[in-house]
Amino acid sequence: MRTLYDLTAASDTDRFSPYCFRVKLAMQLKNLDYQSELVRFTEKDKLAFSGQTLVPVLRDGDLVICDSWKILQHLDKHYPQPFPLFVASTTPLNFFRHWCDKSLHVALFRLAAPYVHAKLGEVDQAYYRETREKRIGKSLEALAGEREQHMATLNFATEPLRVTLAEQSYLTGATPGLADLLVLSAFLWTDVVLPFQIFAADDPIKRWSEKLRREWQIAM
Ligand SMILES: N[C@@H](CCC(=O)N[C@@H](CS)C(=O)NCC(=O)O)C(=O)O
Repeated sequence: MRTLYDLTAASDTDRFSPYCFRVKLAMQLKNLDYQSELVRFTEKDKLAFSGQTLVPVLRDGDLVICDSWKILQHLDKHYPQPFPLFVASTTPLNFFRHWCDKSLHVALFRLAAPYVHAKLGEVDQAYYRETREKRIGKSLEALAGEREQHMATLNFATEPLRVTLAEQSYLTGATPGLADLLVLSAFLWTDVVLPFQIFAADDPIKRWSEKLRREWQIAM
């Protein structure tokens, strides 16, 4: 049996970790069953068995795997079909991974953080405010007041996606693959928390994300 430790806000249905979305999407595409163990920011005791404090964590039989990338590698090694992730292709997957973590997530975080905070319970709110304000060097309220600036940064950062998706159907090429999964996972996160749209209806990124959701039958 597989168990995924997944981040949730005050409501059990508000699951918003982009890294957990990667793993959930991969397991869905590989037709793998799993159960979810919900973890809130301050419930670190639930993760003590893993020897670290971040989600996702996957328990697969006797194995405990931390870090979304390592989990994706584990899933692909043990359950390659029907949707292999690490296939030989011209797509620089490691670059996509780090671009998501270091550019896309950072740009989205600046827009999403005040809204993540609003969705948390009281104890998690205090933790989130303290850790995130320390990280960004300003208050969540100051961040919320800079939305236009952060939208501009996001649009700039995502321009290569926009141009690529105007030229080809998927980031991986003619069929969707791991690069698509990584980027879509980031947008699934902001969909849960943001009360406004970040891309216009005719934006190639928006069209790609809607098409992929339909094709992958994403209900999360
Ligand atoms: N490199 C890790 C990053 C995992 C990560 O940052 N997880 C966040 C949720 S999106 C977390 O667990 N945060 C807990 C905290 O900030 O206390 C991965 O790919 O899994």
